[in-house]
Amino acid sequence: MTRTLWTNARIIPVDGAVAPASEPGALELLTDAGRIIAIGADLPRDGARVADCGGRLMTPALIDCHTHLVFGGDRAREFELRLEGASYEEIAKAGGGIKASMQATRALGPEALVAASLPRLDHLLAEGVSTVEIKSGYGLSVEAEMNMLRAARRLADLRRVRVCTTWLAAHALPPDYAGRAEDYIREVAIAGLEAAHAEGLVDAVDGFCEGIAFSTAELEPLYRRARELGIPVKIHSEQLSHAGGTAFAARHGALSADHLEHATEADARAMAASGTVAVLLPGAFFTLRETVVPPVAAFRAAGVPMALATDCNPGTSPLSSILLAMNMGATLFRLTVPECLAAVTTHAARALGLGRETGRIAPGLSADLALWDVESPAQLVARMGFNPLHARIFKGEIV
Ligand code: DI6
Ligand code: FE
Repeated sequence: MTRTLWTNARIIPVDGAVAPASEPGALELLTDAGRIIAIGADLPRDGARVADCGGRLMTPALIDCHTHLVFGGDRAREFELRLEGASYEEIAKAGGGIKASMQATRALGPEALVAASLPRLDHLLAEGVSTVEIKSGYGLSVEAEMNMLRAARRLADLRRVRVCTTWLAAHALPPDYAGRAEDYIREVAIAGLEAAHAEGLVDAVDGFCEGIAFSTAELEPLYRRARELGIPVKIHSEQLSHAGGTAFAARHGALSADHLEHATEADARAMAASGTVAVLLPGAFFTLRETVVPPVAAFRAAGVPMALATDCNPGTSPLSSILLAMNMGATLFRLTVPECLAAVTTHAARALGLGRETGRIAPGLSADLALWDVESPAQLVARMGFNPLHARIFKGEIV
């Protein structure tokens, strides 16, 4: 790999606080062997290839830290049902929702699953994403859940991207386990986790804590087992109601708690104490036409880092644009522009346990960068359906 000096960019390091972009050329960046070596003025040129960034804005590459982008089928018909007045919970109880995607996902072989998911991944990459988290959760049997994560790993072979896999077998109770949540957690979520972990398929464990999904008591043995195996945990909590998942996850030292519309100030304090990132998912909020917004002021007051992600999934957030997620974070949740940028870089990295690897422009980190045909981050966040990506740089190389 080449030693490269990146010159003539407006650089936003997003290292700690989001500073204003530097004037073009005031800062330079030196990368070598896929990593950032130095950032500063007038760096030594010895032997480095010079890459002139043409005065463009340079940020860390973006990170989508919460997706369900591996799945089969689509649920556009449910979209129509909601237009006719049905609620998400009603559709789920009638066998639609996650269970409908389970059938469509189980129907695909591994190759077809990869083929179905690749366009969604490509859409994210085209917007400067270089790290993406992908959850299981539409297989709901040991083998089908493992296949989803095998597909996720395969995607990382097919594209220049870092994929983090998350075991979300505790997403919904499949029909064959109706009324037997404890058995499902033991026989599928935990037994499958052990098998998937042994195959190297699991970077984190997640669960959906909600009235229509699992209670904290049901999730407890799964989270305990994850920690015994040394696997970090996260959670879907307080999305449709306050079910207590956030405080539960904080007790387990979770990397992140995600959704959080119905979270409280006490939840925010618990998250601050456990170092848990708040992952906000405005695509799901928008799709479900929620009216209760996450307690952003409480997160700020408690010092909880906030991330934004697409939640790309076939039901509640058919969104594969991280730029639109940033815009919605600002428009719907009133995050500031610097908060939106940190939310898809440094805080998103932290939500994946990758804070020392990517998400900032700082010496020692992976050289994952994005060059944009805009002058300021506000121009990235303000517009909708507009992709000004000029180049995506992954591990020091333009992709
Ligand atoms: N919350 C969500 O919004 C998605 N999963 C979850 O736990 C919904 C997934 C779906 O409806 O397919
Ligand atoms: Fe989700």
